[in-house]
Amino acid sequence: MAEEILKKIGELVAEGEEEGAVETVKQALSQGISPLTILNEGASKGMDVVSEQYSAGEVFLPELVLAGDAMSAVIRIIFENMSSEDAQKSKQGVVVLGQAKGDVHDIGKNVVGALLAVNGFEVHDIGIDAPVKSFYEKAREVNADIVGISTLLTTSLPYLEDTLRYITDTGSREKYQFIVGGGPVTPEYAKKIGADGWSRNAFDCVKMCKQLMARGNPGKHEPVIVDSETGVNI
Ligand code: B12
Repeated sequence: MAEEILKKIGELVAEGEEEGAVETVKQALSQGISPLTILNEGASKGMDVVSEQYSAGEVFLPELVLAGDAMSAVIRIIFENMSSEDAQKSKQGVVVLGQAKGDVHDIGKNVVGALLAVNGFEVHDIGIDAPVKSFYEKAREVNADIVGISTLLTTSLPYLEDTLRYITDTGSREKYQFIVGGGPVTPEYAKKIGADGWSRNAFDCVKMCKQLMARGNPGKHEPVIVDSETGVNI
């Protein structure tokens, strides 16, 4: 029963059926299926399907936009339900999260933000196409512990390094754990630019951020790499 409704959510997201996907998620929640299960086993599977279809040239940008909108709508409901469920969790740290300059993809970032929030982190999302200095400005304003930057575009990769350099130039490198992620961002790249953390996905990101909070001393160690796909956790 749960399997069937989760499969349907994935299909509706992949087809870009926003209204249907939202309705079905509400049904799943009312059946007692957990928001995390709906995200992980349902909606995300739909995004995987459409990503593969796009890469194989079977669907094109318009279909991607519709699937992206359906996924974003689903994330919003899942997030609302997660926050009420997990509101009691103690505060783990303050995170500023944004999408690199030039990049308007936001689904992965939103999933990362949602999972961090339900795991007790206070998340400040500065949105897409975020200017280099906006990460530092927000971090200073909210007294952040962690600054996270996401990109799915190879052309935006240099802004990750620029953002870290900007933070360093303000003399604040030791204040913020700087974490990076998204499609073209590899652990090697994280290490090369001197980031504090990298993870494969949102679940790994929660683990990585908890490790960073426990370790302290931003900018002074090798990056924490958490990758559930390869089993690496260093
Ligand atoms: C959906 C999508 C879109 C949608 C985005 C909708 C939205 N609201 O986000 C739309 C249609 C708008 C779009 C536009 C474009 N896209 Co697009 N898009 C995708 C697609 C199919 C899926 C991305 C996605 O949402 N995945 C699902 C999420 C959940 O996964 P994720 O983003 O990887 O995030 C996870 C991890 O990476 C990690 N993570 C993510 N961020 C962070 C941050 C931190 C700090 C950490 C620790 C971890 C972490 O955790 C996340 C959750 O588990 C990908 C293909 C792919 N295989 O990725 C192409 C893809 C990213 N797009 C691509 C391109 C080229 C474009 C366009 C330039 C196309 C065009 N010609 O106009 C434009 C970009 C415009 C711009 N300026 O940004 C390329 C990028 C190639 C590259 N390496 O540069 C890809 C890879 C497709 C391809 N194979 O060519 N796209």
